[in-house]
Amino acid sequence: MKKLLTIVLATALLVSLFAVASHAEDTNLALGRNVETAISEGNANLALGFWDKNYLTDGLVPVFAEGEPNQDRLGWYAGSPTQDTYITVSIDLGVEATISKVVLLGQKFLDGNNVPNTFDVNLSTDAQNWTKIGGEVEREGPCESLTYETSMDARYLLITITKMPNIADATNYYCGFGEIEVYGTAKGDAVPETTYSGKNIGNGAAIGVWLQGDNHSATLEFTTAGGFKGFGLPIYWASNANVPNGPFAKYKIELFKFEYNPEYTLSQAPVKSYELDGQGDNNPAFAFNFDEPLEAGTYIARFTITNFDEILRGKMNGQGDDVDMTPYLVLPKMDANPDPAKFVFSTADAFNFYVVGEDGIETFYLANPDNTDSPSQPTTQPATQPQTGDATVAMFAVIVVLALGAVIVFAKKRSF
Ligand SMILES: [Ca+2]
Repeated sequence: MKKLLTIVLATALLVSLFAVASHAEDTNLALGRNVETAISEGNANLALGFWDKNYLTDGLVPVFAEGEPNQDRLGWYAGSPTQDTYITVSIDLGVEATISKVVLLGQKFLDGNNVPNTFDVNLSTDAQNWTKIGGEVEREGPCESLTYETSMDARYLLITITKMPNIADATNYYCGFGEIEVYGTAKGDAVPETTYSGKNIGNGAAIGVWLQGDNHSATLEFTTAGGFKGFGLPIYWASNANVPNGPFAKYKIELFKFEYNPEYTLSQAPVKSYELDGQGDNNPAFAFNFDEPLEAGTYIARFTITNFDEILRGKMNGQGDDVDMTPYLVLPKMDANPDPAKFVFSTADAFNFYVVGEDGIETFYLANPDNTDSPSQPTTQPATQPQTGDATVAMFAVIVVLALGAVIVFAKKRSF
């Protein structure tokens, strides 16, 4: 009886142990990876601010609805002039893995069903020979998540879409997803991405950082995983002497390569510096592109009003008595807070900002996963943490098995 109890106990412990171990290893390997799209005829990537192919792997699946937050990164959309089409969506996971499932998350838009009508989900170890693990045929229906389970080893995902749903306007049929997830157990460290896109980390337009008088500069520290070709502000407001609401502000925008700490960094010469004579809101545009991309690493951007003590005396907005007005620069606050591990603002509110990646036109940006200070090259160790977890689980397993052995021996001794 005791022996039976021991066996039951041992089995239960081992089963729970394996459950913990397999759960710990099964991660979304597509998260943060670049996505490639192509189409036979039409537009494979309708990049319209809140639609972009790289939003398929950004970990966000916002609900499309009026008044809901995070409406700026809804997902990916493609447009085809004909319902029959040939669209490919591919992801290199960067490492071979034992895949457990592929999950396609829908994104409600238009009338709520944009999931492709007919498509295959394929996996491959070499991006040459593909194995179909799932898909849909003549599917029309509600927007929902689709899961395709497998146990095959693969590094590459390829979705081939051959028919669009009945979502169309005068020019195109449309289909899309909110997110693609590929769960599995990696067989090593994923290779880093070789190209990086820019990112707009802004989406709001509330009054945020107000630079005026003594408070005349603000900084943003950010880390890139790849080289970048420019940066800027998607929106800003500034004093306008013609309104009048202050003298025209003069600004300086400096970019510093991070060294040791923020104080030391800002005491060094900037790697880029621009001076602008402001002419009011969003004029001129804060958009700076470099001839040669800057290397990956941590940088600090500083925005400063240089004529902060200049005074314009007059009726503010043409109303009331004469007053002394000084120049101002407002950096609008974004609605969504960016990851604080990747973007550090000197101000209470995060303000809108963007970085232009090496491939220039995208709106996705991969931060250095380790957020290390001033690295000279992109980090190559995004997958180290799960392995540490595996080692802990393995060590725990050894201890439990040893303890179990002792219990069994002890139980045997007692029963004889
Ligand atoms: Ca997404």
